[in-house]
Amino acid sequence: RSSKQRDRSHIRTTHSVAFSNDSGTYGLEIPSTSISLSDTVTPAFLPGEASSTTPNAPFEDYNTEGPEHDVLKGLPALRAEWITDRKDTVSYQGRRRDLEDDGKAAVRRGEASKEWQGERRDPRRGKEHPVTQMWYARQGVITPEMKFVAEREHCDVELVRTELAAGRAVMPLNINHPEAEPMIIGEKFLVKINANMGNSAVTSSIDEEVEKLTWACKWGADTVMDLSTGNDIHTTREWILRNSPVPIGTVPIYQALEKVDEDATRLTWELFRDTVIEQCEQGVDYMTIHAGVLLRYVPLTANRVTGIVSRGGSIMAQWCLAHHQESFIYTHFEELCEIFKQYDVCFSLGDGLRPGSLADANDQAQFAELMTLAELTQKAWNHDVQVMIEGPGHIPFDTVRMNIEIEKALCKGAPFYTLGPLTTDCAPGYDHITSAIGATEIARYGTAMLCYVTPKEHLGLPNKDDVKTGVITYKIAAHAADIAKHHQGAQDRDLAISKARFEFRWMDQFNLSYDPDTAIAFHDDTLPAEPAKMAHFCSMCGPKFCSMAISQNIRSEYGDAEQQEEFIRNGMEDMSRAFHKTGDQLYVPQH
Ligand code: IRN
Ligand code: FE2
Repeated sequence: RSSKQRDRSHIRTTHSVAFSNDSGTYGLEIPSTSISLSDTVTPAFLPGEASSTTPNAPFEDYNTEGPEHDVLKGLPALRAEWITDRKDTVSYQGRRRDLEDDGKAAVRRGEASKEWQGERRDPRRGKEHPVTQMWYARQGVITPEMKFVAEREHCDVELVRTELAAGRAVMPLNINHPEAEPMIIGEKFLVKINANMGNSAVTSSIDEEVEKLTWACKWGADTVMDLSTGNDIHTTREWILRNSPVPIGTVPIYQALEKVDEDATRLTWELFRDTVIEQCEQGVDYMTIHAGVLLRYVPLTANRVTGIVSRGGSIMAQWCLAHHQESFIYTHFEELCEIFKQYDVCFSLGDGLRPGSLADANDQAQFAELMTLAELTQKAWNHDVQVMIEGPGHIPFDTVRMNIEIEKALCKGAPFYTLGPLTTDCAPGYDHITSAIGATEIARYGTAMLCYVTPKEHLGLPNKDDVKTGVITYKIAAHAADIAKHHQGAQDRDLAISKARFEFRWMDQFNLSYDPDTAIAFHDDTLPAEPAKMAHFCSMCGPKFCSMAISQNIRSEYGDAEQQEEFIRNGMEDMSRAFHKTGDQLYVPQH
């Protein structure tokens, strides 16, 4: 069992929405997190008056954690019926072995060959049309998926459809990942965040990977990228997909490289293509494809301080140089489009030449690649295939805005998906912060999804704590950007938590925070006693000097504005005299 509920105050709920189109009639269950709040108690105002109690409605939040479920069985196939009813795919029974009996144990033993049993879907080859959300949108069809995200985002479904049709938004939803809850990535919608995991086979088991996935989703990751390498890569991915309520992304060149024993020069188009198809069949929703690293761009990185820092980018650069041929991903791009449109896999066009230091930011290599990604975007759109564009990297703060504006102009509004960017190179150990600064700025001007950076960036692999820190840090960045964009309702939570703070509803303040555990722990460090959570002060100023307590007292004791002013003036004079008595010292030693 995955245990997801934070506590009794956070409950995943769903509300039903009836929907029908030409394919069928559906009851959509739209998820949200309901955060229950306590009552506001207003003390008696005048002598003889009674105090009053006003209930506060629960706060409804966007939910990414998925329903509670048995990890061995996987999540229910939420979209199975929607996909089947469109009658543009055929189902087949996967050559999958049952994991139920011995699955968990086998996974613990690290056996690689156990696979999921269940239904898979294939396109109806030869006969049909693309099965992408972009294609449906362009046909004027509103799918249950579109309605689902419109409800989740509290927007009009026509906005969803038109943004998808124009390529300004994507919904990464492989027909073989029916477990995923539809979500949308685009400038007009809430800013999304991605959490990377599974970077190495040496350090973590499959169990741990699934747990990290669940953990990241619990804290608010909108998508997860599985960057696993090593022997169990296929099986690990299977477990992750079957248990993931969010879209899963991968970088297929990593697995292709495993298949040629890490010798990049032995890579071929055929091997890469087969790896991509294998992952399409499993249900990967979007793939990083480093198709913009062209042979002629590689020399542009020669004089860089940090060369090529992208793993996929360096693999492709190595291949191009070794063969002295154009990148096989670039030359076979149309074939990739043909594959992606049969599963509705979304391109995440990789930034293989992104700058890895401020010194290399905004150079020729970076923008040459971006121009190629723009050209490829158009090609993919001609096939009705969805596209995101990956972006930098390390960028000085004053050039962050320019980066998103150039991307939007060149790539005709295709969603930008950036790795931070980091705004200084000087703080390893704190790169979640150096990058959240850039991420907030770039999202403010239109970047649709932010790839998190954890405190371990440049130093090591993130553990569970780092994953949580990365996700929360990026939720802050995304949220700050939503507010700056004046996104409808984005500030509601801030209002709710501020009211709770002002009214000393401590538990509400904790529960409305992105990380209640840490907020409670910090509070308890200084005021551990249970009654302190009801107290009308915190340890910052103490009981006598809490500004909020004082202003509440002003309100209840001196209702009228003139009297209030006098009270404040007197109070100020008192404070001033008290200050003089200490000898005008700002900091007084504690006794
Ligand atoms: C995001 C934006 N730019 C890069 N990314 C992420 O970096 C991408 O989504 C994937 O998770 C990872 C790929 O790294 P390399 O192979 O480009 O280093
Ligand atoms: Fe870096």
